[in-house]
Amino acid sequence: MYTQSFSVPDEGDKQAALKTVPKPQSAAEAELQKRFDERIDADGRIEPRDWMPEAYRKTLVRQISQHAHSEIVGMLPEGNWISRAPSLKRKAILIAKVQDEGGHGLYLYSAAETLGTSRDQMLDGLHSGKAKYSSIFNYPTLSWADMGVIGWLVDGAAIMNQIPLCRCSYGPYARAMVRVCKEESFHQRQGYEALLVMMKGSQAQREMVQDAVNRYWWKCLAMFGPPDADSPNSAQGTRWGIKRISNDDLRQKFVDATVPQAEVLGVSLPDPDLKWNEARGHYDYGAIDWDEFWQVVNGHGPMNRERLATRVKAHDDGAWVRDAAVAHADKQKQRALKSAA
Ligand code: BYC
Repeated sequence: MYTQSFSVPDEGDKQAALKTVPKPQSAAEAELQKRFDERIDADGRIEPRDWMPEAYRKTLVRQISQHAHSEIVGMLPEGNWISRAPSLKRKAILIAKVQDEGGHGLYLYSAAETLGTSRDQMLDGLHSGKAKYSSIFNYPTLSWADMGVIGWLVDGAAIMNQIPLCRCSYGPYARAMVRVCKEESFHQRQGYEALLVMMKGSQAQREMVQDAVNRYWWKCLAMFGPPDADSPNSAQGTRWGIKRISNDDLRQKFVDATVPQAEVLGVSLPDPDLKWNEARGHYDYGAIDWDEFWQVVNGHGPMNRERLATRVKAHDDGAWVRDAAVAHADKQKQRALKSAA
């Protein structure tokens, strides 16, 4: 299973080769930039009140808000299955998981807010279709087995990507990720366990699991982002200690960890090129359809419109709760002022 260990080796050599920083504007700023660079080089943490280059701030707001959006959009495909869970036990587990995803969104929006961007601004970006969220949630969930596969493969890929983020250079993001990873680990295990039970059931259940794996496998490999050579943000993200392991290296780790799990489960992975490469010490795998990935990322996947519309409706339906919370806070403030006067 996946490790919670934070001792994932750094890409030391690649990092040393990347020393690009934005040009300082003044002597004072040059000094601040120097201190910032020294702290990054020493693997130190940057905290909200520390000086940071504007591009570092922007990169973090981009990544953390996209991550937060993925968590709350990720609630939708699973939320659709709560009323159709096959037993009370599975329903309770699914409700808890979906609530956890909402919580992850909250930690992440809070972490991004420490960088000076409001939650309203971030949500506007999501609701207007300008902001990205994980490609994986733009595919339909056709059967109950999809819930298990989302836990096993989607959360499994998410953990693989997120464990290194626990050591990200920005303190609030790194700390949020520690808790998120612990919860994701439970999500991954519950998905795998649900599938194990189905695989011991009827032929129809086994076929349902295999079908879900066939539909989700390649999409999960694409979750790690474009190949390193086509990843515009990787170099700078690595230089700043935000990204610790490259897209391709994480993808490979995921494949290597998942193949033995598929064997135990008794499903096949839909890739004729998947085979152990003794020389590399890794599994080789086939070509990912990057054209399809970019179609989905750019808003043209099978479920993009529906997910966004459902998300906007949920936000609009919840307006009265936010209004009530603001009215309550105002009332408390007025009372405090009155009693202080
Ligand atoms: N989907 O230069 P790159 C979960 C974009 S869900 C959509 O490699 P970067 C869960 C990328 O944003 C997992 N877009 O970028 C929740 C960039 O576009 P912009 C969520 C993608 O940032 C509920 C462009 O492609 N996890 O946990 O260095 C239930 C070029 O890419 C995707 C996170 O968000 C994608 N798959 O690396 C179950 C983790 N991949 O912004 C599970 C945090 C790439 O330049 N994020 N793009 O317009 C990251 O670690 C990094 O942002 C990424 C991309 C590895 C995703």
